Amino acid sequence: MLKAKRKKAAAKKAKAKNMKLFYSPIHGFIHKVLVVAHEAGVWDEIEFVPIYPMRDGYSVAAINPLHKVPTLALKDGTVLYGSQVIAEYLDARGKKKKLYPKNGPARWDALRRLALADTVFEVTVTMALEKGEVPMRESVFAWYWPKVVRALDQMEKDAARLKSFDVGQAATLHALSYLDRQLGKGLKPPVPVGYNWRDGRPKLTAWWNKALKRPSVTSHFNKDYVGPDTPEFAAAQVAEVLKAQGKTAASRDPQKVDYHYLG
Ligand SMILES: N[C@@H](CCC(=O)N[C@@H](CS)C(=O)NCC(=O)O)C(=O)O
Repeated sequence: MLKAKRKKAAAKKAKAKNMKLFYSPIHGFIHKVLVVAHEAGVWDEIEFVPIYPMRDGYSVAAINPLHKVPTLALKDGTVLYGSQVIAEYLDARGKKKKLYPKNGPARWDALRRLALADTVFEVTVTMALEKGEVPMRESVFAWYWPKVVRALDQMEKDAARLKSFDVGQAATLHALSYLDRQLGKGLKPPVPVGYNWRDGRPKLTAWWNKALKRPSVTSHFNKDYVGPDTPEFAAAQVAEVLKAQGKTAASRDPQKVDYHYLG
């Protein structure tokens, strides 16, 4: 019995930290991939590596040609990028209840909501970046903001008939938390000053308030990152991935830009 217990503990230890997740731990942001990792039960297998992709010194370019986060590296040097791919991989790897329904209407609905939310996120990033451009193009806000409003209205309709928690909901948390962040900082017209997506959307608001209580959300939402987060730590982690691939790290990383927008 004791032997079996020890064997189980050793297997658990061997399994520990067999993936590295390069991501930007922005305070007040719900990360879809972290929610999925937690829900899938693979959280403890992940070594978290903070990367601030817009800051000088932080780079994943050597392992991800796009130099984007999230980037997931497996023990054998395999690298996955694109949050949708990473989310699906983590979900498939986990033994817990799946966030991707099996083929059929529920699956397509979850994937549609995933696309809806991820596009709201991307459009919000685009507007936030544009705010820092000189000259700033007003047309960017005029073009993208109506998409956000229509998507929020669709989310309100969707919220009325959501069933068990799925990847579409994880993505919606991600998008709305980022939207809150940028609305709080202020965007540009026609985005109204003080706009709150909760106003006039009671179902989405109720769903949001309930979803915030999930352990997969409380695991990181509104919490400061604790642990090493220097460029040196990140570079050492990238070097480990390269080593697993049989490569050596370049002496000077190609990403040497300090973008004026810091998330
Ligand atoms: N479609 C990608 C988007 C990821 C993305 O845009 N990440 C941003 C976070 S700030 C990034 O890494 N930007 C750095 C850059 O574009 O250079 C995904 O879903 O993973």
